Amino acid sequence: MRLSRYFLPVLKETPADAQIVSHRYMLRAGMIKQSSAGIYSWLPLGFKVLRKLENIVHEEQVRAGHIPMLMPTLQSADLWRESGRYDDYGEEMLRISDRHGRDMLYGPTNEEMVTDIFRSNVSSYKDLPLTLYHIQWKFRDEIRPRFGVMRGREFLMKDGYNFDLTREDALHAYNRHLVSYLRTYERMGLQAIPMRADGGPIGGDYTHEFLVLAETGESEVFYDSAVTDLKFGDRDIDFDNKEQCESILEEFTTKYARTDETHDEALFNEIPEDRRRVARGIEVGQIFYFGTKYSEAMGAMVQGPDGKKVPVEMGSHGIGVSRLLGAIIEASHDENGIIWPEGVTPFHVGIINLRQGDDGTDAACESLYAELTAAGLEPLYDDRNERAGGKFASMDLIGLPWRITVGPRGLKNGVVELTSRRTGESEEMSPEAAVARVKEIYANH
Ligand code: 5CA
Repeated sequence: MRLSRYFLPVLKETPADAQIVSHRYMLRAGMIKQSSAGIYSWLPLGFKVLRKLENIVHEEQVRAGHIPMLMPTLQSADLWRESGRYDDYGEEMLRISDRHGRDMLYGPTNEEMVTDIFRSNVSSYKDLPLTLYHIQWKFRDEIRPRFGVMRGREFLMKDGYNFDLTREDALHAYNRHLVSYLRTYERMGLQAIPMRADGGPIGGDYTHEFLVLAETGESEVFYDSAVTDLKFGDRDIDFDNKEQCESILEEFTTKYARTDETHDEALFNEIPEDRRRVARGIEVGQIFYFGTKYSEAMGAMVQGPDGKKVPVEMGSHGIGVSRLLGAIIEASHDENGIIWPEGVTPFHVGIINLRQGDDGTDAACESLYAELTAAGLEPLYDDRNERAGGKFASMDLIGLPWRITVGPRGLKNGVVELTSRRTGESEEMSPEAAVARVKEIYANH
């Protein structure tokens, strides 16, 4: 993409109403624009990152054997009356009526709808196990929407629902989700720690939240610092292997890590004192096992091998896709702007032309642009007629992890400069070497 043809409305001033750094940088980098409280337009740069996150989530869900689909945002109130949640959900639910006076709502989550799909189509254990998921916009009329996309009213969520014959199979589905989530967050450059939590309006007493540690997080968390040493890394996982998934769950959840809702002071005090941590975290996902809560209320029954009909065992599993943008920025930035991890960056590398209009410099930039593009990478070429200082400031703000700077002085010696946004370190090399290096960096992303 050439910056002169892109839509990147960068703000010079720090917006006064944004309290946390991710919100400020998302506004300043022209990623989002508020349309009303807690509701945002995703401008091209923000949309690009959002799509990247969605893709990672899809890839990891499919890898775990889960099946993508899409359910609507507007739901009929009748389904929610069956489960009893139409009254229970309270003021967070946005209720609407259509021209015929039918009660509708903008879905805050989809347990009822997916259970209805299941009961209409599945009646035998032979069709199990089954996990269906979608990535869809949700609406929760939060009392205090704040911190930009972090606590929105309209937000993008991946929500998945498992259907199993037995409790044991449903717990395997739970473990499988935990494992796939660990992979998902690590690919995004994040450490998200699973912590024992509370079921809230979804229900169920077996649930973990995934938290990214950050001072600006809304949740208070208590943990053994040894959990932060755990890395998922590049493991070979067989998602059908119950023992393997369970042992990973044990590895990642045995050490003490809880949100304030389930915090137990006595257990916490058993951790060696120098490893006790009280901190704040951003909840980027939650998994729930709730057994037959919805299937019993809504009559979602399956026939087992013995011919008996039993309510299907279920759980639901969510990732806050739009919130993740904020969480990644909170975890990865400096005083000049965002620092995107390679796995989610909107463009792979920035090209800065220090002397726009100079034939040699323009030609060198054009050829870098063409070669990077031919290598399957997406460069962002700052070809605007602006001073170098302004170009550097914008590039730092939008946070591409790598930058190639091209100027007449370097070109005289046959070199350009490759700079890491994270370390600030620069290296001079030939344009060919710079292309090769950037290709190598992204070979695994
Ligand atoms: N049905 C279940 C799992 S599919 C569910 O709704 N779970 S949840 O309530 O925990 O939401 C899942 C994730 O969505 C949360 O972990 C959080 O990351 C994200 N989320 C929840 N509320 C908001 C909000 N107001 N703004 C942005 N993200 C949110």
